[in-house]
Amino acid sequence: MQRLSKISDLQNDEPVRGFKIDGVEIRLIRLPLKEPFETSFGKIDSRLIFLVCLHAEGLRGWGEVVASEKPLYSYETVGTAFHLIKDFLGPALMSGPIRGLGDLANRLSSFRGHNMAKAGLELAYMDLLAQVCQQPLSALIGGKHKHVAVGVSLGIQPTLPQLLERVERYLDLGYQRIKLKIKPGWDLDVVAEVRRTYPKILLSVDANSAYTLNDRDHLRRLDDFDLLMVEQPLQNDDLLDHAKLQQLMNTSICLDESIVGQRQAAAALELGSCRIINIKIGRVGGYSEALAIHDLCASSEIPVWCGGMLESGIGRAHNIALASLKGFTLPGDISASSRYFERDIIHPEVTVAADGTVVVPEKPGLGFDVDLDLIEALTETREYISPETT
Ligand code: OSB
Ligand code: MG
Repeated sequence: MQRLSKISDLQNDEPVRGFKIDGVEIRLIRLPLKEPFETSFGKIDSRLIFLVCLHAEGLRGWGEVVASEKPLYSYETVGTAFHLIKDFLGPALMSGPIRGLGDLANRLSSFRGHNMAKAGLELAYMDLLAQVCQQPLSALIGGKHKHVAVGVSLGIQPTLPQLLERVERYLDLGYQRIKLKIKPGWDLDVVAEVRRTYPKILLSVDANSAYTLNDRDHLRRLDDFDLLMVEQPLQNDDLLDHAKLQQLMNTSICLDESIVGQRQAAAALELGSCRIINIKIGRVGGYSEALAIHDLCASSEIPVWCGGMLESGIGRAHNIALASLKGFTLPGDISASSRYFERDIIHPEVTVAADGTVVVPEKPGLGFDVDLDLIEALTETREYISPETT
């Protein structure tokens, strides 16, 4: 087995010994959130977590589909991803050995869209490949950082004092950047107050597409608050309006929902739609696209950071591996397990050190042990796709 050290090794298939997939297991488990999470598009108090487990070589590789129950952040849902994996994507992996990430991505690429479903399979495959290669996932993809810097994404709160209490709490815990969710009616006054209280902190805002270009004058007032970025102010599919808005604002626009793959990233950079990109491995379809976007941004000197989707420990472990790549220079939305859940499904749980960093694990594979007993106990729905069932 050759060691993989360069991202390019993953994209051309040669160095990887192929292995046959014995089966794809998909499960839904529900994890209650410690407190509700509210954004401009809605509020949730639990996460229906979609786990993917690839069985091969006597090993299990774990991935997570980051889709939500309702099509609000993306058109994908837990239900659509279940259908896609069960009926199309899972069966596409059953014929012959998989010969690398490129091979896997190719088998899925003829199916249009549904990146979150595809990513679940890519993640599980990469965990498995890292175990087969006896390498940490971060090393397998060419990660450099030993620690990754993290920030926290704070949802819309019932009152401003409740928000200020949370800002203080996470700053005390060491988080390096505070991101405030905003929407019309919960924006300028809130940001002004947080900035007045903490004149020096790294502060950003995320609108999750709550505005239109008609709000340009309103949005320009965000320039008064020395923000690191304003994330996804406008519609998910509107690179052109984002480019117009970026022209009018000093604050850097960061795109999240708009960047569903490397082509959108390239178009956004060419149009000037943003100056920063949030890479979410689930939203872009997995490692193959995430690595390509990372490389593209690195060559264009565009800073990137790792976004989050309130994942379980399994998705979070993949985010940590991704964020270890050199181009991830801004704090990611990777919080401690205890920030979201009473009990996570990995051991050890993800913790954030007092300096606002998370350690990149050095064990082979994901670098965390998956708590199969807990997953088993929490499983609400399960399906097994194998050569026999397809
Ligand atoms: O826009 O970044 C977002 C959570 C769900 C959906 C979209 C977003 C978010 C977050 C949470 O901001 C980040 C986290 O996982 O802590
Ligand atoms: Mg966002």
